[in-house]
Amino acid sequence: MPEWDSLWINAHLATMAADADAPFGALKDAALAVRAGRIVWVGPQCDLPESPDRCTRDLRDAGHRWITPGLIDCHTHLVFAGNRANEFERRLQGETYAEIAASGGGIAATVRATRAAPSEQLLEGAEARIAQAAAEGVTTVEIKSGYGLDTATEMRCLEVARRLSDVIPVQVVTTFLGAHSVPPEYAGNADGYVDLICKEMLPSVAAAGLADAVDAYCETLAFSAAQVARVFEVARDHGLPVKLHADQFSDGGGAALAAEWDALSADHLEYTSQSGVEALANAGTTAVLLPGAYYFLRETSTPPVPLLREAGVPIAIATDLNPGSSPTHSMLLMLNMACVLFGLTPEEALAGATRAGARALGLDDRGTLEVGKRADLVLWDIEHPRDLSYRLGGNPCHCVISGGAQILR
Ligand code: DI6
Ligand code: FE
Repeated sequence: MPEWDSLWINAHLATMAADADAPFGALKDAALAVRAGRIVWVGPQCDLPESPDRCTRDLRDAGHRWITPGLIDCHTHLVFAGNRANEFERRLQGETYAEIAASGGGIAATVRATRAAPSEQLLEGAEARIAQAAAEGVTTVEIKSGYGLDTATEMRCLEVARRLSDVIPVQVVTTFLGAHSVPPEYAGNADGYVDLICKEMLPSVAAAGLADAVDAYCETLAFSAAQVARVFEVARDHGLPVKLHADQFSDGGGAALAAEWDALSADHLEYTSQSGVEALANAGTTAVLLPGAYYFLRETSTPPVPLLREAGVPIAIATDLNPGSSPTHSMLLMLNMACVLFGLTPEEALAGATRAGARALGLDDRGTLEVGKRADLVLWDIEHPRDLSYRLGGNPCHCVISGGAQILR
């Protein structure tokens, strides 16, 4: 007997393997075996080394459902307090995101609420959001700080993010985003705030082991390339990889800056140029597209998907879950929006929510159904993997497996 901990049979697998011949890496009438939380066998069920019941004591019948890798949301700001629905109303009446920010709203409004919120309240709000994501098949989520903008609150938010894995079995990767916005107490003194980030915040976060990466917001209403470079220099000194909010509202050369620092990912990219795309391709940086923010802010310039595709830049998608520009937990909605708004194919979108999402986080142990990867699986009540991008609303998730253990349904 092969001594597998569990064996899934009567399954159709969307392996999302990069080198597969079939679209989605599809393998029908297949089986998948798990040992110690890892995939140890994948293939046509008829190729099993023995009859299924002789392969394991824990035989799982997928009921001829499709199984994909666990979904990966590689860009969220889901630890925060407060609500910005009032700003949503103001924008519908014609105010711009920048005008609201200039009036003291925007990120500053969420910073005020987050600083005032006890950690238990932050944990409760974040737990509710991550539970909604898990119910739609998310097994790994990246969570940024960026609503504290002072050392104590930035660290509290990252501590809350780290604690989430204790309350719900979703894998959490944390990112320090102190360079999200200039806080009110540093108004007009962005360089002074960058000094605080470089000399106190980031060293404290790194010493406490609270961040797996460092991000920054390179935009006219946030930080310049030179200020971002100062933060990234300190990140590099502490051995932390970087990622960048780039070219969201203007072509500020963010993609090229991310590539220059060998960033794991460059995110947003609505205004990225051909030269920016080429820089990403040369650096091997993953593009992370955020259709929720594009849609919610009623943006009109789309990321250069044809150029990214032609240059071979890996494309991930994510929710950008945050109260100001993308108040959604739903990776299923992002799959549809990535296709309808940005022109990805359903297969590209699902790769963006699995294989490429793992790449954007620098994780090589997940994102496909291949031997050696984490047994993060989602069983779906669908007729074909393309259905996941096709549907608008509804949740076809049948059950979720994280590291071989069933966590939902
Ligand atoms: N880009 C965004 O769209 C969000 N942050 C960022 O860097 C907006 C965050 C907010 O409005 O609260
Ligand atoms: Fe973001």
